[in-house]
Amino acid sequence: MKRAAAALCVLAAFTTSASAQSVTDFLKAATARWNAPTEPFTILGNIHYVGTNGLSSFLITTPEGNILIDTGLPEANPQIKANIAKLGFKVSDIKFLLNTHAHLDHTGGLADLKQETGAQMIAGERDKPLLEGGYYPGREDEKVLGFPAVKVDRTVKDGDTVTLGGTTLTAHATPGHSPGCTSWSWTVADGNATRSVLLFCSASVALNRLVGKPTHPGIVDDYRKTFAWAKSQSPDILLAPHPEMYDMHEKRKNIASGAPNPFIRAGEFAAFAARLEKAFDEALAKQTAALSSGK
Ligand code: 4NZ
Ligand code: ZN
Repeated sequence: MKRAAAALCVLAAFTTSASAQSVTDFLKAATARWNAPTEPFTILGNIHYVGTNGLSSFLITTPEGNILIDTGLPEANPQIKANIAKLGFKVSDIKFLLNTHAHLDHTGGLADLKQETGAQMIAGERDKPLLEGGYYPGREDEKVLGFPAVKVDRTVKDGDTVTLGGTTLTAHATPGHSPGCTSWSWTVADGNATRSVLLFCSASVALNRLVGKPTHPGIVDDYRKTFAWAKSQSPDILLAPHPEMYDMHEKRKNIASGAPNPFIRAGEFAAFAARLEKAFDEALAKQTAALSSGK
C-alpha cells in the first residue's frame, strides 16, 4: 500500500469510535512521529520546508519579508525556528502567519510565533473561533485536543488574496475537515517556467462526526463542496499539512540540480482527492450505519 493511503487508513480507524481514550492513545503514538526532526530544505524557488518529520510548515520568502504557513504541536516550535535559521532566514522576518486548518497538529506554535514576530495572523473565516478558542470543534472541552489560542488579525473567504513582496497567495474555502479549512494556491518560478502550487488543506474525516450531532453544522455538504471543487484543480505541485499526503520524504530524496523538480507531479492531486472522497463515503456510510443501529 502506498504510504499516503496507509496514512488515511490510520485516521479512518477513528471515524466511528473516537472516544476520549482512543484519541489520547492515538496522540501518544502520533506525537513521536509528528515531533521527530527532519532537515529543512528548499522545495522550489522561494518555497521552503521548515516543518518536522511528521507535520509540514512552509516558509515562503520574499524581498519584503516572509510568510509561514502552519506550525506543528507547541513543543515543535524550537525546531521550526532552528530550521528557518538553518536555511539562512530570520524568524523575525515573518510578516504573515497563515493556517490551513485549526487543528492542534498545525496550530500549536502560532501563538508563540505571533508573539515573537508581531506577524499578522491570517486564517479562514470559519476557523477564527477555533483558533481564538484553542479547541477542536464539537469537542471544546477535551483538553488533549486543545492548543494555545491565537488572535486572528485577518480572516479570508474564498478567492481572497494575500500578497507580500511579489508573491500572491489565493485562499480557497475547502471546508469539511475543519469549518474554515483553507487551501492556498500560488505560482513559483522554475527556471524559465512557472509552476502552479496548491497547498491543500485536507479532506480526511479524522476525528470528525458526520452524522447525529455533527462536528460542525453542514459538515457533509462542506466536504461535498470541497470534493466538487477539487475536481477542477490540477496543480503542478501538491503540498499538504501532513508530509505523507504528498510523498514529501520520497520526493526530497530526488531533488538534484539539473534534474526536473520531483515535487512537480501532474495528476497527483486528482488521485489524492479521489482517495479522500472514497474514504469519506466509506466513513459516512459507517457512521450512518452505527447511528441507525444505536451504537
Ligand atoms: S488531523 C488528531 N489534523 O486531522 C487530531 O490529521 C488531528 C488530526 C488527526 C488526529 N488527534 O487528536 O488524534
Ligand atoms: Zn486536521
